[in-house]
Amino acid sequence: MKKINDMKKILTGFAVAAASASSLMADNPIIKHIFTADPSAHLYEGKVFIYPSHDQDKPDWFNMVDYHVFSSTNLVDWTDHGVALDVKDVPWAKEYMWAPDCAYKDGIYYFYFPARDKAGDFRIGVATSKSPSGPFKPEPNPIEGSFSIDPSVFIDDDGAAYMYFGGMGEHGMAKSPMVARLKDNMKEFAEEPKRIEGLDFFFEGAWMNKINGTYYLSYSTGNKNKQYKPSALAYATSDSPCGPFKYRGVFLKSVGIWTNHHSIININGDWYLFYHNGALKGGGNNNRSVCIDRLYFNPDGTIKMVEPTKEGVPAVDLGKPNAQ
Ligand code: FUB
Repeated sequence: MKKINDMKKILTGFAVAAASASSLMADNPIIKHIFTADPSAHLYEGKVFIYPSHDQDKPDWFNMVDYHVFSSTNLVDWTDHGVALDVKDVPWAKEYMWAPDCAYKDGIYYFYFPARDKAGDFRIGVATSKSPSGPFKPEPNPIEGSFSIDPSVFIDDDGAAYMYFGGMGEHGMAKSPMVARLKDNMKEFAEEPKRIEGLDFFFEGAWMNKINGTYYLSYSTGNKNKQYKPSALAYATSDSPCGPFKYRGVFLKSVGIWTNHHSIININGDWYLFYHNGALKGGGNNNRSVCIDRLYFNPDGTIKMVEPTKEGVPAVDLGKPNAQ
């Protein structure tokens, strides 16, 4: 395991010994020793965990082969837990280990990931661990009936788990992602995936939050007037996890590369946006890096435009994290 940013912490602590913990900043991009993208963030076991894609140092398009998991107790210092899953250990997968997510239920962490199978089609797999940092043991086959990319799993207050997925315009999904309820075993669809209605130019990367009883579905977009490139982020709201949704607008403009892919979590009462850009040295469309900025709401529940920063967010104290 590598402790990242330790030196920065020591130096900062030495230079401003009397400063409060909040004067430490996350410093975007937050992971600096490898390229990371598509961050799915969760609060588990008193820490923030990030489940990102791992872009290759010398990529051939998006030919990623493994996943690392990262955790932090303050959003500034990140621990790389090493390879949590490798394509060579997934019997059905051939290539393209793309945007993953993780969900927790009854003592097990479920890691969901898309990959191309041996026939060249994208499928969605699941792997399990008793630890949020993995390593994850993959199921021998992809989820039956799964297709496309970018799975994210949301567990509602009543315990029902839903998978949102889809992207790249494959399977006619340029306008809408799919949603399917998961069985109690978290490894199978409980129903035929359904199309989500009401979004404007869905591209990929669907993420669900339930906030004050309203379902917020956010996603990567490029709208039809070409005002925003696919690396902008937009959202829509509904009173049901499966929609129909009402489009609400863009909340992060393009970060200047082909893609964006994000997650939103609440930490100690504040909202945080995890996303990626190409800002790390040597970075770009296929060498992306995870960033964090604060996300704010208007009093009417709409999301304010996010201003991406270099500084990132101040350190937090995860002594008493709320569950997510
Ligand atoms: O990282 C590979 C793909 O790029 C992801 O699956 C998409 O969301 C986009 O970020």
